[in-house]
Amino acid sequence: MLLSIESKLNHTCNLLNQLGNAVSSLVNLSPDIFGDPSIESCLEEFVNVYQEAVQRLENPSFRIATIGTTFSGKSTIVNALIGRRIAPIEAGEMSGGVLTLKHSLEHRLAIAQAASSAWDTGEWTGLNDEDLYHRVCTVMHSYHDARKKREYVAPQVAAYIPLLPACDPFLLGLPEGIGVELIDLPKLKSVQDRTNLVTIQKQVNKAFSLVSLGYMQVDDDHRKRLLEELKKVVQYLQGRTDSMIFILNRVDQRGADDLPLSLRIDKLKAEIKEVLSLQELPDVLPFNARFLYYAQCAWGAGALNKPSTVTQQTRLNFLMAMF
Ligand SMILES: Nc1nc2c(ncn2[C@@H]2O[C@H](COP(=O)(O)OP(=O)(O)OP(=O)(O)O)[C@@H](O)[C@H]2O)c(=O)[nH]1
Ligand SMILES: [Mg+2]
Repeated sequence: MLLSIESKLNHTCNLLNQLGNAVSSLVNLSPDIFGDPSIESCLEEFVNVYQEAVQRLENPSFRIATIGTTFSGKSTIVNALIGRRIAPIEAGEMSGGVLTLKHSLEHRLAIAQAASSAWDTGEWTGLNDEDLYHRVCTVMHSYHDARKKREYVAPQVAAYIPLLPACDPFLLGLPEGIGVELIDLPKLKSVQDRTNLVTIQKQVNKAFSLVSLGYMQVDDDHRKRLLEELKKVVQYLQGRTDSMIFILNRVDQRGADDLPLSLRIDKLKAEIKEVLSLQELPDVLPFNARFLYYAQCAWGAGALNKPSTVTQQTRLNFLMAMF
């Protein structure tokens, strides 16, 4: 019998409670053993992970992160899915750091305190999308500029705004009370860079991921290198490819003389299977994120059974951009 999401969550909560109680009885029974520094540090590590798990179960969230090569359209995919322009996508706007978009009616932006003062940190409320977008881009610019001189831990930016898949519960079919989050990550190479590995890995570990590869980047020369980069990320995820969906984006850029798309995709599937040592061929979805982005933003982030709140002029601009 298939269990509902609610009963799975309840079951997991019970198991976690039992585990917590069992560990605390153990500590009470044999406090001397836990005086040993190495066992004590294991216990501390356990308590941290345990508390985080409890907190996540109290506020369960459906999370999707985009990972992939630079310029493959990761941020465009995120904007397309949420129905608004928040992640940096214009020419010259390269993502950096972790941009988390959490569904909320608050319209709040939070840029986490950083050890350096290379970019503004703090919280802002009541920003419209235009202001949000510019603040996000400014942080990313400042980070990229600052890194030319030395390494920095990348910015952690969170926007609390209405997201299309959460505004219309029909789209995801999630029970009430489950949050929705999208996480826009920088290119694969930055995901692996040493300064950021821990922060970024932590995000990807807890999310489903959309792995985006750009159509123009999967020619014979690039493909091997890209898949090797992907392999490293998958290794950081302890081989968890079951939470990944592969996307071949920008397929509208296919030239008339290129291999038929289906053959390209078959080749890519076989290579991903080999490089990542998968048991079966993965699914690879051909995608045109830019088209979906225009279409979705022309509608906006509101529920599909209510009137759109996007103004006529904005809708017209997005629809014209499709052509
Ligand atoms: N033709 C076409 N262009 C696309 C598509 N998706 C994204 N783009 C364009 O590709 C460029 C890069 O897109 P981004 O979404 O910024 O790519 P990214 O992977 O987030 O890039 P970084 O953050 O720099 O790693 C933008 O100019 C997009 O408009 C697509 O499906 N087709
Ligand atoms: Mg990006």
